[in-house]
Amino acid sequence: MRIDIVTIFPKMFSPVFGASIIRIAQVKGKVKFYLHDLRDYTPDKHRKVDDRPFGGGSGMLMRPEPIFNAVEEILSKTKKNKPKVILLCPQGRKLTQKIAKDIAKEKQIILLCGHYEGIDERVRKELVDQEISIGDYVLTGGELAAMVLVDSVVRLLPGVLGDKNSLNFESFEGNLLEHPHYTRPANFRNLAVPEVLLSGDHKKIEAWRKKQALKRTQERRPDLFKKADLG
Ligand code: 9D3
Repeated sequence: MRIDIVTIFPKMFSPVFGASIIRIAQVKGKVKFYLHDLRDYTPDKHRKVDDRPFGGGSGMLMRPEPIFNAVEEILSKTKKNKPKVILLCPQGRKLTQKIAKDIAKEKQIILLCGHYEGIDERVRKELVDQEISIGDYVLTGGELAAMVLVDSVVRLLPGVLGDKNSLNFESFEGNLLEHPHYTRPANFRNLAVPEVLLSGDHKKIEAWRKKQALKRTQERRPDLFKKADLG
C-alpha cells in the first residue's frame, strides 16, 4: 500500500513510523510512506497556508490552493492507483475497525491533515472522498489522527503481522472485550493467578475466559454487549 500524507508538520511522523509494526511493515515492503510538506505547495514566498474566514469569525482556515496543488501533483503521478483522498477532521465519521479494514483494501490513500479552525469547504467538495475523526475530543490538528488511522490500517495489511497474533483473535472482532490475562510468576507479591488458569483443563479455561469477557463487556461497554456474540 502507498500512503501519501499532506501536512504542515511532516517531522511529527518520523518517530511513529520509525518504530514497531509500522517500521516492520515498511521493511517488509508492505507499505511505503510519502510525506508532503504543505508549505512546499504554496505559491507565495511566505509559504502561507492559512487565511481569515469570509464572513468573519475567530480563528484561521486552511487556504484551498496549497491543498489543491499538493493533491493534484500526487494524483498526476499515481492516478492509476485510484487513490482515495481522506481528510482527518472533527466532522468526519468516527474511525472503527470496519473502516480500517475497508481502507486496508486500497492500493493507495492520500491523507490530508487539517489544522487551525478548519479548511476551506471547496477542498471537501472537490477533492475529498472520505472524512474521518478518531473520536469526540479536541486535537490540535489532524496529524495524530492520521497516525492512529495509519496504525490501525497497516497492521491489517496481509503479511504484516505473524500468524501468531492473527486477526480473528483480536478484541472487537466478536464485539467482546478481552478476558483478564496473567503471566508468570503464579504468585507475585502474594497476588495469586486464578487457580483455573493453572489447572491445565483447557475446556474449563475457555469457559472461564468467555465468562470474564462477557462480564467485563457488560460492565464497561454496554453498547458493545448488546451486539456481542453470546456463544
Ligand atoms: C472549536 C470548534 N472545533 C471544532 C470541533 C474547532 C476545531 C478543533 C480541533 C478545529 C480543528 C481541530 C483540529 N482537529 C483535527 O484536525 C482532528 C480531530 C480532532 O480534533 N478530534 C478527533 N479526531 C480528529 S481528526 C482531525
